[in-house]
Amino acid sequence: MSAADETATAAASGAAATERFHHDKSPYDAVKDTPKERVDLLAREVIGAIHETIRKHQVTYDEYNALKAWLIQVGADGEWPLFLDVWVEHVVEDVATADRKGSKGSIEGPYYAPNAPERGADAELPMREDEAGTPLLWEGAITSVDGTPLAGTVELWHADSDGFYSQFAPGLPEWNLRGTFTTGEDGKFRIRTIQPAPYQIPTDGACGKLIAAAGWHAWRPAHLHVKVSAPGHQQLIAQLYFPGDPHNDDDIASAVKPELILSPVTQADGSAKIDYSFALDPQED
Ligand code: MBD
Ligand code: FE
Repeated sequence: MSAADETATAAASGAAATERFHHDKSPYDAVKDTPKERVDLLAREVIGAIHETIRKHQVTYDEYNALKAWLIQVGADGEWPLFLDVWVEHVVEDVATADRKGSKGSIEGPYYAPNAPERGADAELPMREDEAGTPLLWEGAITSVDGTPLAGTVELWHADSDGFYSQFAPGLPEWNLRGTFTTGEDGKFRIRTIQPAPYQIPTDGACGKLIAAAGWHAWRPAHLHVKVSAPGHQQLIAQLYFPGDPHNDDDIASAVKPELILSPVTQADGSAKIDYSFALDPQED
């Protein structure tokens, strides 16, 4: 079977996301000095919240066993990154960035890949020759909160017009719709890409099973992912959305904020132009 014949499956994208997560340095390193009192507190309260739910709603043995089977399946499908990033990360992001004065951020999600190809300050995002989708021209700048231009990088990644991410779905070039843009002293960048499609999280895995059983929908609105970095400043992770998307108001990942909705202007040639800049908070000391 050639790559192009393969169909995207929850288990394959889950396995890729799980591998990606473990590939970076051990997540345990950053918390190795956490006192046991804090681990005890957090673990006890989370487990206690489960106990409370069981008592409050008189959870049965059949329901407990279904939960057990489902949790095992989340792991088997590699869907812990997906599950956590869709249903938990947005609250962690809120807490982590509450004191910021610069641009609003949003969750990273499971589909980032580091070291995407460098393209300079004014370039096209890596894409196939016949990449489908409405062309999008994005002009902006990186600045500090006081407006000083910053030399830095914008890492951009997004799904294609079918809603698929390279490295997490079969048959796509490795760096399709992933790139790093480096700004000069004026902080400015100019990126050409295509508008991504709304994204439906995989429905054939454990997360899809929960969504179906609960009668939820699986959609995220169309979005662009960015990581914006500059020396001496806090890294900004954000997502940008398009006005009028039916899922801006009910994103399954709860990651839309009004400040993150773009205002595209349609150009004479049918392409869309957006102006969106990033103001970074200073590094905390
Ligand atoms: C995505 O594309 C995404 O951005 C998040 C946060 C979760 C699932 C899929
Ligand atoms: Fe995404």
